[in-house]
Amino acid sequence: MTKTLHHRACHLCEAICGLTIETQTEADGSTQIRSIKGDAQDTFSRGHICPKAVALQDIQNDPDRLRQPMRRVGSEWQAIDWDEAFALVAERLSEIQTRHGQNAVATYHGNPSVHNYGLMTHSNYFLGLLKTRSRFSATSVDQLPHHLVSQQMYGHGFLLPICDIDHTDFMLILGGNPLASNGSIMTVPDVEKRLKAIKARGGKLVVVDPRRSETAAIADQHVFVRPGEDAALLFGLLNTLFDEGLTRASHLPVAGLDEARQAIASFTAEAMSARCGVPAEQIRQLARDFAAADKAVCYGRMGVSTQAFGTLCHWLIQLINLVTGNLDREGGALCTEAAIDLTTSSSGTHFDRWRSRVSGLPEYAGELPVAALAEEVLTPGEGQIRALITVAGNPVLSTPNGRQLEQALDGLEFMLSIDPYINETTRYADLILPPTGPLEHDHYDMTFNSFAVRNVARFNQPVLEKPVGTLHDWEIFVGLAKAFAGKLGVELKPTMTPAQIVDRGLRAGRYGDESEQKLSVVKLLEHPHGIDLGALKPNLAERLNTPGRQVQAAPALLLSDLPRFAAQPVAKAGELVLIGRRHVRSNNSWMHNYHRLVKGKPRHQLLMNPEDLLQRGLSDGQLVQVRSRVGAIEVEVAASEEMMPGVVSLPHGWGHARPGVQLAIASAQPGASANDLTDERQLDALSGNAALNGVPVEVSAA
Ligand SMILES: Nc1nc2c(c(=O)[nH]1)N[C@H]1C(S)=C(S)[C@@H](COP(=O)(O)OP(=O)(O)OC[C@H]3O[C@@H](n4cnc5c(=O)[nH]c(N)nc54)[C@H](O)[C@@H]3O)O[C@H]1N2
Ligand SMILES: Nc1nc2c(c(=O)[nH]1)N[C@H]1C(S)=C(S)[C@@H](COP(=O)(O)OP(=O)(O)OC[C@H]3O[C@@H](n4cnc5c(=O)[nH]c(N)nc54)[C@H](O)[C@@H]3O)O[C@H]1N2
Ligand code: SF4
Ligand SMILES: [Mo]
Repeated sequence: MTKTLHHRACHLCEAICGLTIETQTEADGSTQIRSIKGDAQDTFSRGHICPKAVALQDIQNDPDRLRQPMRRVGSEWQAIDWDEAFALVAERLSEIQTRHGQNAVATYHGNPSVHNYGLMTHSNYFLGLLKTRSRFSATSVDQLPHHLVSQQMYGHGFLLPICDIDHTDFMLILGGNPLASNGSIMTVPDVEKRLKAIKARGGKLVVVDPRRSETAAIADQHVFVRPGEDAALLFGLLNTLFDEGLTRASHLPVAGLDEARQAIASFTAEAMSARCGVPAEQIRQLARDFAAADKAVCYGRMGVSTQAFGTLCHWLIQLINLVTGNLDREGGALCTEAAIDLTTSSSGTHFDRWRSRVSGLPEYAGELPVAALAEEVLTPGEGQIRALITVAGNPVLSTPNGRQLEQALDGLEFMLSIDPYINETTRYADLILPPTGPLEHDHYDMTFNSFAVRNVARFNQPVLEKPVGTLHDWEIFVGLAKAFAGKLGVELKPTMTPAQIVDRGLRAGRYGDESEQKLSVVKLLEHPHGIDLGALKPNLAERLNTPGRQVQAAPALLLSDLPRFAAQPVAKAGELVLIGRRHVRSNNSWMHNYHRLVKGKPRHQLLMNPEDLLQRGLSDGQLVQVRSRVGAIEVEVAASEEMMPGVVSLPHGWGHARPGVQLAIASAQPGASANDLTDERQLDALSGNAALNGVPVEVSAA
């Protein structure tokens, strides 16, 4: 019996905490995980860990996790060989594309795709051969407005200014709850301590949220805002900065600032107050407080991106940082200088090169908004989607109007899922190809090292051996590519392992000098607790990729959305709207079958203000029906003073019990799906991003 200590970053959320994992190998050669702890020697995460990381052993050991390819025959699942599976995919997809055209095969990439580097390096090796424009991902139920604003203002969708949380004196958060999510588009392990440190050094934290969230609860100030109306508040803030002379010059070259100022001038704090539900004087004071801080940063996340004016919100956030001199400034918002630079790729530079067939929604970076997926399958005509490939996702529970999507999936000619589980989506697949477990492969975080609050890098070696007969995600894509290229009779370019690709990326990157000393995988392996490459620093001026290399303060696209904003009516009294929430023990649509995480009292009730309950004659703990334009669910309601009156909150990713069918994973806690209520027609019309927050609902006794 031998015990081994492994050091590895957790890949389950954006915080990439360092872990210390102890394994024990028995005389018979079998290895078990003994313990998972935070790695105190990781200078970035400083020993921080959350309950999800401990559940990595549940992913590893889960008897419900698939370990071999499965083919669906009627309602039965049968194991099949890898080669047989690859041949079947090549056969079916080439046949469908020959009959119906290339766009008839669609793809969906779910959230874990960006947490697994093999999927990032190799999924296109196969999917690129399909040459389909019907590509979708979780981006358009998430951060699409962030990318679009950066693309418009700075020339690249990945030039995302990150909060310099460790050096700021004033942090204004809208629609983010890092105490539950552990931070997003801000890789920030140990976020609670970092937020508390702002206050400890005399700074201030302000949270704008329709719920008094866990983060709002530790803030100096919490502001309730009407869901979907943050743009009104932000217009009020920006106009106050302008008309009270609270701006500060930026060192950056800027075009269009006067134009932007004129275009928004009528959206004053006074004019916007009724829409956002914040008194004008409070808006003005918040602007003054922000401007008075030496170093301040305004940050918005999910709550302000997945709403009707998500792109306007993120534009205004950039402008607030810009005009107060906090963009590209220490203690403000700065672009991370990652060891592998994603901003050199061309994929974040395009928008609206084509549109979706049915609703005419714009492409971004080669993808269409996922809210359009179901209608593209269900609407007959040339270009109709007939086959779908899902990769690491569960769009039935994650995208608006999940029931409509189920109906669409049921009618496909062929569906392939690359996923370790039969879930509410993959149950419709003809074939599921499961990859190795996360601890069985190596990992380099290409995504989240790029959006971190310090410049960091780390190469993670596998903790456990890959079982005989299994394939990593990237190897599955290589197998699929070979079979499909063979079928088409095209020659496939040779490929490398993900580690080799990362090594090349590191050597081409900005760290180390040209000789032997360039940062490389070998060099990173000398730093098992990760390597710190320094604090964020100004760099945007030389990275701008816009015409004239100037910050574009007034992109025509953004200005074109102002009439839509102005035309939006003020919410009527008595209207109820739905928003989302996250919990530290839940991870999007999966891991709900791990006792370690779901134990204790349920955490997926509908939260409602006691006044709203009273008005409807409802009581705490009662089963209620929640109804929207697209559907209805039944769920337990919990009275909560945290909620702004007129707003109810329900986490997404639940709803594992689908009407009339068995649970995909028998041991999962069911819950109800927020996306059986969200509306595929409610969008941020500019980007096509889903408006998952601010959905009109009615609540009554079940
Ligand atoms: N109403 C509402 N809806 C939302 C949100 C919200 O706030 N409110 N949030 C949205 C956001 S931000 C996101 S990102 C999406 C997330 O939604 P999805 O994109 O659907 O992602 P997950 O739910 O994380 O998908 C999990 C699936 O990935 C599989 N998986 C895990 N690891 C791997 C791996 O390494 N390889 C492979 N091949 N598969 C793997 C799991 O088995 C599981 O089936 O949901 C969105 N939906
Ligand atoms: N434990 C855990 N961590 C996660 C995830 C998870 O599922 N579980 N998911 C990961 C993913 S995929 C992502 S994208 C990130 C997201 O990370 P965050 O952006 O921090 O997401 P949430 O925790 O959903 O916080 C969104 C907040 O917005 C508020 N909100 C809703 N509507 C509005 C609105 O109209 N205006 C304003 N101002 N606020 C609003 C909600 O009340 C909520 O407090 O979290 C990641 N981390
Ligand atoms: S916060 Fe939790 S899930 Fe996220 S990286 Fe850290 S340990 Fe993993
Ligand atoms: Mo996300």
